[in-house]
Formats: sequence, C-alpha cells, structure tokens
Amino acid sequence: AARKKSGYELQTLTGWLLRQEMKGEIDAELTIVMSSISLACKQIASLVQRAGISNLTGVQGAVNIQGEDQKKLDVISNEVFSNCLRSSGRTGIIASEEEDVPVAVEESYSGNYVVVFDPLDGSSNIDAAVSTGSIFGIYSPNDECIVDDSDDISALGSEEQRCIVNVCQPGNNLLAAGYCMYSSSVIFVLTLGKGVFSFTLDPMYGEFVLTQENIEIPKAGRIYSFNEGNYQMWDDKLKKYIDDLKDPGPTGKPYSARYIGSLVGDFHRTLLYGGIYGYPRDAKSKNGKLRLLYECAPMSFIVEQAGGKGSDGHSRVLDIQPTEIHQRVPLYIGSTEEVEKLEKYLA
Ligand code: P6P
Repeated sequence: AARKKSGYELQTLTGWLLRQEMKGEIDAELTIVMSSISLACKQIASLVQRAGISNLTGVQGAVNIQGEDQKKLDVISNEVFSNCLRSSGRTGIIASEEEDVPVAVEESYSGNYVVVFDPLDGSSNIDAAVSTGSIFGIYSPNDECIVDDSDDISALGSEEQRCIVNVCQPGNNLLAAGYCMYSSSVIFVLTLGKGVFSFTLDPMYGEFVLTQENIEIPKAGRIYSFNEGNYQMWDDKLKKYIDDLKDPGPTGKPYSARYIGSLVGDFHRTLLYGGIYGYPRDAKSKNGKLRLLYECAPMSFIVEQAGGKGSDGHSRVLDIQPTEIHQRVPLYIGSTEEVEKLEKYLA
C-alpha cells in the first residue's frame, strides 16, 4: 500500500539499466559492466555485514577454515570487484586502489571499458561497524590520452604504458560513476551523465530497488565535514574559513560539524542534506589524502550531476589530467554556494 501511495512501481537496478539501454542512454556493453559492479557490491555488502562473524568462524584466528591465510576485507573486496569485472567480459583495463599498477583483463575475457575503483573505502572502520563504501568510475578506452612523458612511464613495457595511459583520463571523460554505501542500509548511487539515482538493497530478495531519482544537492547547507584534528597543519586562509563557520553570526547558529571518517558516508550525507566535505592539503601531506582517480573524480562527477561542485580548492576536480594512478589531490565537495565560499577564502 505504501508503495502504491508513493507512486513507485517497483524498479530494480537491472530493470532501470535495461530501460536506459532501450532509451539509448547507454549501450548493452555498459549495462553489463554496471550489472557486474552491482553484483560485486552485493557480495561485498554481505561480507561487510558478516565481518565479525566470519572472523569468528575463521576459528584459528589468522587462518580460515580452508587453511588459507585470513585475508583482510579490503583484499577480498578487491578480488570480488576484479573477478566480477573480468567475468563481465566487457572490461578491458581495471585500476584499483589495492593494486600498484592498472591491469589489462586477459585477452579471452577482454572488453572495451576502463574501470577504476576503490573496492572498500574506509575499511579501517569495519571493526567498529561504521559505514564504508565502494567507489567506481567507468571510461571508454583512450590510447591517445596525454600523460606527461615522464621517463618512468617510458621505461615501462608497452602494455603497461597502454594501461596507464588509458586509466589516466580526466574526470571529464567519465561515462559513469557511482558508489555503494554499506551502512544502516546498503545504497547504490550512480550517474550515467544524466542525473543521479539511488537504489536501496532489499535484503528480502537481494535486489537494488530504485528509491531516489534525479537527486539534487541543496544549493547551500550548514554542515561542514572536515577532520579538524589536522587544523594546526592547515594554512591560515583555511583556518580563517573554518573559524568563520563557527561564528554564530546574526542567526545565532553556527554551522554543524559532522565527520564519519569514511568518504562514502560523509559524501552521501552531504549529497542529501547539503553542506561541504573537505580533505585539505596540510603540512604533512602536500596534496591531501584522497586519491584523484577512484575517489575525487567519481564523487565530483556525481556531485556536479546533482548540481553541486567538486574542487581542489582552486579548480574543478574533473578538469585535472592525472599523471599517475594513485595521485592525491585536495578535495572540497558539496553544495555550490559552500564550495564557492571556500574557494573565495583560499584565493
Ligand atoms: P582521516 C578512509 O581511510 C579515507 O580514505 C576516507 O574514506 C575518509 O574520508 C578519510 O580517509 C579519513 O581520513 O585522516 O580523517 O582519518
């Protein structure tokens, strides 16, 4: 009855993807890649939700019942993601936060798409059952991508060079991006370049069900999400910005601080409630902590599709041409008015 009231006939992610394909928004190949990613996320969701239990059933602590070394969840999540992408038969190159270099999918299974992902971001939070997430981005192959011909690239074999060139594309080239948040509910959020959609996993039958269409981030929001433990190491302009957020001002109400310490959780709240999430550069890490390819660029694509902004403090994250796979950039992302206000302080 609730569903009838809401006017949603039940749309699963699979059904929604097929509808986009029929509308010509995506081709059949990309549909298959997206489905393989959603399968990986469902498998990771069940691993995360049983982390404590499977640890117990690991019986001998570090060795599991098959006598193999108990692998850390982010290593297992990486294997799950890689295997699902490989068996989709539509993925050509994968780059993971967990792998040193991007890898080409073996010839027999190889397809077109280039997929970058962080299989389990925030995994240090697992033991305390705090939200975690998987983040991904999908590109078309692009052999001509300009990457500065730094000698360490030219020293690599041609196949490795080809993989790196194909992966090091600016976020502007993204065809699709998304994340799956493992929290009080499992929520799959994605954009194919025409709006942002969210799907909630219905544990009753293991399908992602459409719950929000064309998500729009509030233009402004009075929540800021920074790790203020680093305050002393930030530059003065940023300190001034943070200090002013705490000024109750004429309304008598300062901004609220919310920080989960897990990008996907902090981002998802910002996307729905508005505000700003920031991971600045600081005295100890001159480019901040977050990775451009599989954290900052996919999240920036999503937030721009929702009407928000993703900045490195001075320019659009999506304009940045990556020069190495695991390069870090400072990230300020969220409501347009909040990000623009921050950029004025840092100018
Ligand atoms: P800090 C998790 O390790 C992560 O990569 C993001 O998910 C999170 O936003 C950030 O690092 C937290 O880092 O330094 O505040 O603990």
